[in-house]
Amino acid sequence: MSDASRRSNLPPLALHVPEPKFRPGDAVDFADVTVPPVDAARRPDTSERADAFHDLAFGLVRVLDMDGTAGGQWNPRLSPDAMRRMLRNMALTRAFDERMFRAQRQGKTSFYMKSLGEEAVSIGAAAALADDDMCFPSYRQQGILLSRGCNLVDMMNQIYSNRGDKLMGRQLPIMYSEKDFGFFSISGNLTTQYPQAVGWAMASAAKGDTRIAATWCGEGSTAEGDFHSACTFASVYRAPVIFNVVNNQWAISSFSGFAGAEATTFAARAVGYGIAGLRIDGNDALAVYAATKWAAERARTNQGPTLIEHFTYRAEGHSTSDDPTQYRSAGEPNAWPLGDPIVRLRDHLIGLGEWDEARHAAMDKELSDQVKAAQKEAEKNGILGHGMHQPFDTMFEGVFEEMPPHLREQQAQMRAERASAGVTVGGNL
Ligand SMILES: Cc1ncc(C[n+]2csc(CCOP(=O)(O)OP(=O)(O)O)c2C)c(N)n1
Ligand SMILES: [Mg+2]
Repeated sequence: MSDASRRSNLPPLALHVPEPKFRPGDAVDFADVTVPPVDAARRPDTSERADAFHDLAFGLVRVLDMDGTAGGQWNPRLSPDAMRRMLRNMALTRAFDERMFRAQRQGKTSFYMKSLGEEAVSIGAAAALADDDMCFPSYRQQGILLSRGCNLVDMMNQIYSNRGDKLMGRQLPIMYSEKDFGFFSISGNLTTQYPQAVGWAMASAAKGDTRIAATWCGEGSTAEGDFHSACTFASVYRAPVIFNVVNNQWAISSFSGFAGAEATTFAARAVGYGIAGLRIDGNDALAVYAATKWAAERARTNQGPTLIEHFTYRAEGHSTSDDPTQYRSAGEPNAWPLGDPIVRLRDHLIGLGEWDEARHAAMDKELSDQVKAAQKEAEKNGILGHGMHQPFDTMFEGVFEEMPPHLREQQAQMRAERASAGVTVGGNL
């Protein structure tokens, strides 16, 4: 820098580079995470103007206290049966994740992503939405599919990219697409689902339909331009859509500070767009249910979109390709002040006299057996490297109604090369 461009009476400019509070080896103390009591947040009427409750974008809506009691204005007062269903769906998601994670470690698939510690985010929402509301998820909302009754074997076939895979091996494992369950194709390109959800919601309104859309992205993904254009469109047209931001504190190895968490909350993004914003305890299935129900009613009555920040914690690695011990303290998951979503709902039901340890253990065993049986069935269709994948020829199909000449040429070239290498043309190898 030349001396002429620097004024000696001013300090040199500097950038702030965020740094996470804890790195490997550090002792963890989350004392600065504010956890308000369950009766701290008021529940506005769903027809109130968004600017009348900005406080809810900075607080934390909660229903379940850490001792397992439920209270406050947001308490949805669900029946024990409804809560037991949510508990079961969370436990099923965990059992499914555990089994498929292990399958990846055994070399049966190339990739898997768990939702450990975040199960309430999907299960609470799926319980509150209508079954035909359209979901535009990211890769950590497998709980929605499991709640809506998707066949476990179908999901596993996709993970194994085997000959039973309805997506014909064209999507990365776990990037499901389930039209019959209102579950839009997952894309690896972060946040593309946000404008797609708004477009779908606008189309639903334009047609005079009654179905609404819901979408999910991680806190890191809010840094994408798509997030912001989606918010603008949704605000302008009051699109019937629910935006979920799953703030699990980490975006692979980048902490939430790199997406703006040091400056404000993610729910506060809603304030700038003039849409309703709620920051909620994402490890509290009843709070997720209550907030989603509220946002769904708002959307269904043409009051416009809601942005819900689910404050939660990614308890394990980003994916099977990640090793969190390299960048964060191993003490974080256990120190997380909002606990485990399954334990919290379980304890609540036990406190009500509607559940007990023995029933919980029996349920876990039953779910583990169910997942194991499905896995056995799916593996009959093949696993990674066992040759029972989709025929090679099919990779040229499915994009154009009629295959264009350049693809026909490439297909012929592939067949010729495989024939000269001695591979059966069109075969499964
Ligand atoms: C457009 C785009 N940029 C970067 C990536 C690489 N990438 C995949 S997942 C991920 C982290 C996302 O973190 P977050 O949004 O917080 O979601 P989480 O994984 O925590 O659920 C990144 C950077 C990508 N897939 N797409
Ligand atoms: Mg994240």
